Amino acid sequence: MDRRGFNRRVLLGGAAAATSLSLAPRAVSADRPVRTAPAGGVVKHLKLYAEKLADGQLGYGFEKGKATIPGPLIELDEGDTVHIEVENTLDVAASLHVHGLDYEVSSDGTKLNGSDIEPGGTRTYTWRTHAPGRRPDGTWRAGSAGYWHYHDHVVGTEHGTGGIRKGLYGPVIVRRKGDILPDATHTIVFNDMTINNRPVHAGHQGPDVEATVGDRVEFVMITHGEYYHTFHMHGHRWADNRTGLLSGPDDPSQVVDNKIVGPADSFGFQVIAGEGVGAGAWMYHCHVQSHSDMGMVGLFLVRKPDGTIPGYEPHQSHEPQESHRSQEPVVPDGTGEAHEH
Ligand SMILES: [Cu+2]
Repeated sequence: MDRRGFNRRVLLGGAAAATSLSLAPRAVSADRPVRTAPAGGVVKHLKLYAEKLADGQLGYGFEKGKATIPGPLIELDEGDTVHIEVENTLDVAASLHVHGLDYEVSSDGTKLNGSDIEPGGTRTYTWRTHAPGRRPDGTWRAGSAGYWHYHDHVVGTEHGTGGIRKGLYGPVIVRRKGDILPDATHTIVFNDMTINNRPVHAGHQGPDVEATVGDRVEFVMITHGEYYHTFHMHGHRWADNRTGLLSGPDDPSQVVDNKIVGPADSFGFQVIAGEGVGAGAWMYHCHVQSHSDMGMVGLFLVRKPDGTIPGYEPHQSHEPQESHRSQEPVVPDGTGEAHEH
């Protein structure tokens, strides 16, 4: 909401609107005790639809007719099991294939082992997760926690090349007991030369991610398609490790604001919005120069508590640029014509 919209809502809505807008600076996330992930062990059931979208692209969704690109976030805690009944509403075979989790071959989601779904059919895929621990032989087994992703493995080719290209992909987060929980999670997918399969408009694809200064914002970054990219965010940094957060002063993880990514990579991190730098329209983009020039750019819109974003005019990157030169006053001279002074 821009400044004008903000004021209009306050004026029109009166006291009630002002209260709901919380005009006083609110307690920001960074000032509050963090919330953490619980121990897993829960069995969950989800329904997922593979659908054709209005524009001809493809998506997954939890509800019929509401598929999105990327598909919905599937969030688990280590030890959880999820049974996902996938309904394939497409007129071609499709599937659901996940990275990073435990699944039997019947839940692999590929045609070569018969775990795909015929047009109009349904199939239940079961994903399991586990906490880290020592094997009987004394070696260490990694846990499932991480920023992962799912995608089709069947549409177009036996590698799902057509499905992925058209949008059949989505994020998975598995959390470890004690992991810090964010206020909001956003998924950014570099897929070929797009972000989240969105069209380039005036050199800017988005999606624009909105937050208020102090919010704990989590990003899941996934790459698909044909190219390597670098993911860069302005004004914010993260640790190049499982959580994107440092565990303490001696954590040796490198702190970065730029990371090279290639097809089927995924990682995630949390930032405190505007920490140390304040509100603003902070860019994120692929840092391969020709890719950013071609529109692989979005904005992390960090608002002040009053809702404003200094220096930012909404949609300025989406619309043709207008001249913002202030006009000279126009004064009538009595002839019926106006002349500029
Ligand atoms: Cu790129």
